[in-house]
Amino acid sequence: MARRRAAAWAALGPLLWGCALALQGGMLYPRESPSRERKSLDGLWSFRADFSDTRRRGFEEQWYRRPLRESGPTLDMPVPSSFNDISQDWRLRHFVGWVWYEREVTLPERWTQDLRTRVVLRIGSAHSYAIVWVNGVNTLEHEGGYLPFEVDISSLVQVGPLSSHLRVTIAINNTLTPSTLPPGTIRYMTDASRYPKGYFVQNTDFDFFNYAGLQRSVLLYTTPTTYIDDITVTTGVQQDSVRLTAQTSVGPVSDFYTLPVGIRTVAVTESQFLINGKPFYFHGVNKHEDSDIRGKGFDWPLLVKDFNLLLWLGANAFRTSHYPYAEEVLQMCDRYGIVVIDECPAVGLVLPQHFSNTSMNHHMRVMEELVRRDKNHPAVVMWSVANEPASSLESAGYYFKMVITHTKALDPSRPVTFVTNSNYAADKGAPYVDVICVNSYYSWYHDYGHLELIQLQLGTQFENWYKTYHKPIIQSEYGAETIVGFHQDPPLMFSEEYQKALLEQYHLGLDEKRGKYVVGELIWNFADFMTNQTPQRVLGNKKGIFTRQRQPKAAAFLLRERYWKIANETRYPHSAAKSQCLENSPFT
Ligand code: BDP
Repeated sequence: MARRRAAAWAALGPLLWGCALALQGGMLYPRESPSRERKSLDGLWSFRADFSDTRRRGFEEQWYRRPLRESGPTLDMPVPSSFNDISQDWRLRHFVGWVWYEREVTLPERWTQDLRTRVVLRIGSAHSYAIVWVNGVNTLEHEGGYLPFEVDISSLVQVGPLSSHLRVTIAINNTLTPSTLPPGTIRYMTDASRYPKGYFVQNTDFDFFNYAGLQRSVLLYTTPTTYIDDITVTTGVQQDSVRLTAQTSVGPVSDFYTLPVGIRTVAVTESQFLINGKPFYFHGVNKHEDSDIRGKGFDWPLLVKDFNLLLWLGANAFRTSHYPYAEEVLQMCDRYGIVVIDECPAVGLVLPQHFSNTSMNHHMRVMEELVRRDKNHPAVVMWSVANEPASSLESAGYYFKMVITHTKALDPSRPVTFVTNSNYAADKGAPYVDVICVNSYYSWYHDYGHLELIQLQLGTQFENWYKTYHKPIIQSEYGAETIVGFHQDPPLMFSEEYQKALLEQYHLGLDEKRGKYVVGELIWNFADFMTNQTPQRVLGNKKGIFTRQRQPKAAAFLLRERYWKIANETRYPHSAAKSQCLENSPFT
């Protein structure tokens, strides 16, 4: 692994996207180096949900001022994990409001005594609004559940000889409002004959469980006081030679930061998606960060298992439906050469108020945070700014024009899309996307059981979109609910045979247009996942080709055969990001 001093290349010029980025500072993934140390705060935290009627007792009694155990009983809560499925208390599973986390930690003396050391507290994500106190001092607030945030706490820990003890308190609120991403509404039930006083429910318009808490790692890390704040790498390939430009936002410094870098370019024509100048076909999956017990909590064994399954399947891509995944997931994609459509948490934008100026400003801010975090991952080949918004609403046209233009300004090197289920003739946002990503559920949500209609309806869908926009198309979702172990022949809905038969019909329709202008197919879904309870869902969404425990249904074998066939035809199954990947290249 080559290393160079930052000063040697910090002089390359101003930060490329600096003028476009409204956000101050970078969000480099914390890595150990000769000049940086890290200390994980993962493990058991003290935890309490504020069950008071107003949910504000914690603030009224200032729970952050003293150790949490002194203001009442606490639970042991593992971090990272969602808090919902950990305890046997059903009230916690459905809890809406403020929960409190606390962790005490002892710092090494050199962190607190050496004033040339900068100490940073970094939270991988907190769903969805977070307030952070260090030793009782309010240090930071952050809105948005799926992206990291951090604060320099040097001045709080470098205060005297006995300053090595640290108490971190984080209050997190999982309430979703019309202007959060994803949006939601709190509905007060006022019929006193049916509901107790003050009764409320959280309504959402998305199909996954609103898991919450500290779902990714929390850590402390150090840098020198003059440090590399951000790096932006742009790459290019020309006649088999590689061009690589790196730009930093500070310098010269003696800080060491090692950034694995892959080389690839992305371009879109009228009918093709080009990676390194070659036509690329997405044969992959949609995922969720979901597992039993941990909810959306980050978990290495689960991640490695999922990648082994992706490789087994011959998948070359996935979409981070419907929110940004943990940074470690993208690092794995870089390592394995799995291409990513990186989606922001704009899912369930179905009401006119979801397209307000407040929502738009927050949406742009989230895109800034997402691009800032993920811009250097070679695996990321496209940004998705939303999933299935009500894009036929008049206000959606202006909204998506603004959000997409903003994202392109943040990152001119990647195409931008959103995933639609609107009618091609009514969609007001489609004019602004680079690739048409369309979801459809023929013979599932329409014409139940009529598999014989799929090819005709799919063909019409593709032709309509293509003749209107002349842009490449990805079938970004299709699938069927399937209860593992249900068998029925001839196939009936919910059986493994029906899922297989539905996929086969879709594949015939896809093969008609593959090589013309259809540039990808992503099955819904990689694995079964938890949703809200409704009469339509049997312990969650069962459209996975794997169960929630990651065991294959019959359709997984069908898809495996298809993906490897396509991979062999296109020659490089897992190579798009990796083919010219210079892992651990000299970024120090
Ligand atoms: C699509 C949504 C996805 C759902 C899926 C389904 O994008 O989040 O889970 O439908 O109904 O419309 O299974």
